[in-house]
Amino acid sequence: MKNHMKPSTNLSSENDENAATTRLKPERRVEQRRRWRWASWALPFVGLVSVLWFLIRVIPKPSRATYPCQRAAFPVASAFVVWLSGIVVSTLAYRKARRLAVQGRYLAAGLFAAVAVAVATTYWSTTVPGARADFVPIDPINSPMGVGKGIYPGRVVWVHDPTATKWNGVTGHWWDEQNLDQQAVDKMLSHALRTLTAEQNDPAAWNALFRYYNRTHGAGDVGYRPGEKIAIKINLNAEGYGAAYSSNGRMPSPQLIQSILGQLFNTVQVSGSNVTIYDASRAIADPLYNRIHTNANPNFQRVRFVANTTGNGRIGAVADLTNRLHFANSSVAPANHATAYLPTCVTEATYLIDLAPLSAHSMFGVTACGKNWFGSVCWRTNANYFPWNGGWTPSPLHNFGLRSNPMNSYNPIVDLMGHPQLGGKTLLFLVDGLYGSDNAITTVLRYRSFGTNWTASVLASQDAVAIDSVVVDILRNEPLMASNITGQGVDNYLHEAAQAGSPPSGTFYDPGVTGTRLTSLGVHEHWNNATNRLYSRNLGRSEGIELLPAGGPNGDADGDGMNNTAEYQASTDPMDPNSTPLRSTAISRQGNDILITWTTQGGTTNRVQAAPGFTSGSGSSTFTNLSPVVVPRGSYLASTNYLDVGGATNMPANSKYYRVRVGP
Ligand SMILES: [Ca+2]
Ligand SMILES: [Ca+2]
Repeated sequence: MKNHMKPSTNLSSENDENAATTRLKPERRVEQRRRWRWASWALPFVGLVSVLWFLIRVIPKPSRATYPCQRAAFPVASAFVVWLSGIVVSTLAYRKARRLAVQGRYLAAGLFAAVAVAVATTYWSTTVPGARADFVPIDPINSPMGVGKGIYPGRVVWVHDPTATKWNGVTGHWWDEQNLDQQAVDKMLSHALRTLTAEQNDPAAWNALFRYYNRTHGAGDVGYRPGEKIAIKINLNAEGYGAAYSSNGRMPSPQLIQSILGQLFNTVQVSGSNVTIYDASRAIADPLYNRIHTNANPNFQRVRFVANTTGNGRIGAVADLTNRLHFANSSVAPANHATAYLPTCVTEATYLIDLAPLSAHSMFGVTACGKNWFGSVCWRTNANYFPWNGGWTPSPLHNFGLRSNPMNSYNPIVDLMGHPQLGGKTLLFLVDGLYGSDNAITTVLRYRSFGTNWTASVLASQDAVAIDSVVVDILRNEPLMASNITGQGVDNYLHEAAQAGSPPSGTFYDPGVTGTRLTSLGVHEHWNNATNRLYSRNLGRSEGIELLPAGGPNGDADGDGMNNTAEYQASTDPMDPNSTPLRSTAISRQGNDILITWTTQGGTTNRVQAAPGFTSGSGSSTFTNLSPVVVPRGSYLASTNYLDVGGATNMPANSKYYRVRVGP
């Protein structure tokens, strides 16, 4: 890929830094080492507390082992026991070996020394995260099952912009204004909606979504009509159970919710009084509530927040006793055949938006758009599940959706995805992957598969199965998820949902009690590999998933040498090789020298070349290397420069052409 640049006499003084020359200051490294010394004691301490907590709570009442807090404590506690026994056995073996060696018994000493090394090595390998998560799907790559949904069936959009997520991981909170850029998030959502619908602007994109929904629900080819209600399901599972907002836990991004509401109010002309944000079995914390309700726009102030705890403006969820939720497996609610109901904020809405997190989950493997429907279920018979929350609890469902369950087994998530009042009523599926995490109640973390950076992603789809399938592929490729996204049944719910009319388990899924089986809820498949990230429709087939832009953040579908994220940041077309972020931003004379400044993708190989002036104006084949290889730091859009020393005085034939070559 080449860009031709002619030197200019315009001496604009662009002050671009060359990122490649920046170095980590030594003081910072010292500080990091100190923090680690503290952390080396914090982990065993947390482990000890977890063991005590587990024993104190579970021994008197073993059923408590299923409580969320104990499920969270158990892995920490068991890891601590493994760690402690590893150290004890290893140390004992080492001492025994030393004693035998002193006695001259070298073979025996060698055996004990080997035990010491082996145990220490085992301990080390279980505590240092491995290469990647070990969930291995049973279906071969690019083997679509089910029927794609949406205007463009099976389409999933993945927008990635690391400039939106600027938290340093230490100071303040990830959702603070300076750490999560509202304008950048607004742009990401707008881009996702326009790419999903292939429309040029936001009003046209929303109109396409509403018309598609109404056409496919027997309501005619009409858009949003004033007065229709919209409910947004968010996932507040962490609130009150551990790493909530206050401890930088995995929670919905207030900025993304503001973007969605802004679109609904300003683009679709929905009234704030017709919008509800809910999670019926959890609390809604101040960082979200206040951000929305202190907005100067009265529509934001009118949004209703429905939760499990009332007070401070939050509204308690109310069960709609005319709308049952039927689970196909009667064992789901064994205690006196409890019946489940939906909240009124759902049943009175015309449309739902499913806004899920990007996270693995210790019990389910993943928590995406499917599992997000937990928090919409009320049990009217007290079966003594924990937490009871007035009946708003997903606990009776837990054992039927575990990642350790075999493939081809019943999964209650399919009943939720297929219920006419839940998944069946959903206009749009979104995944808030701005700050991803590794479990339901843990703090946000930088993913290694994202260059050890925040996930900085928003995903959108009209296909409930396709979007979760992409999430599964993203998470199973992330080493930090390895302990959670593992087990034989991680994507069982997607196999069942994709083939809901004839599921592998043979279950008769009919959550709305219509007498008729569900049909396919969407399309499922796995990408070809973690490097190229291509699904069947990306490979030219007419079925399966279409991930846009093809290949995800690091993909380069048009082969212009610039990855999709660099193209997003530069607002260029990732499908057009002539539309590229590689461009000259300034060529300026500095005394006898000429400074060439250009934008390119970090991590690529750039080289400035020059050719003498020529009269015809046509291309020249006489370009020669001028600069050494320049590789800007990072993986995304970067500005860099090269100073052509003496370039202004050493000017052949009164003119000179520069170009930047990307590649070898
Ligand atoms: Ca490209
Ligand atoms: Ca391009």
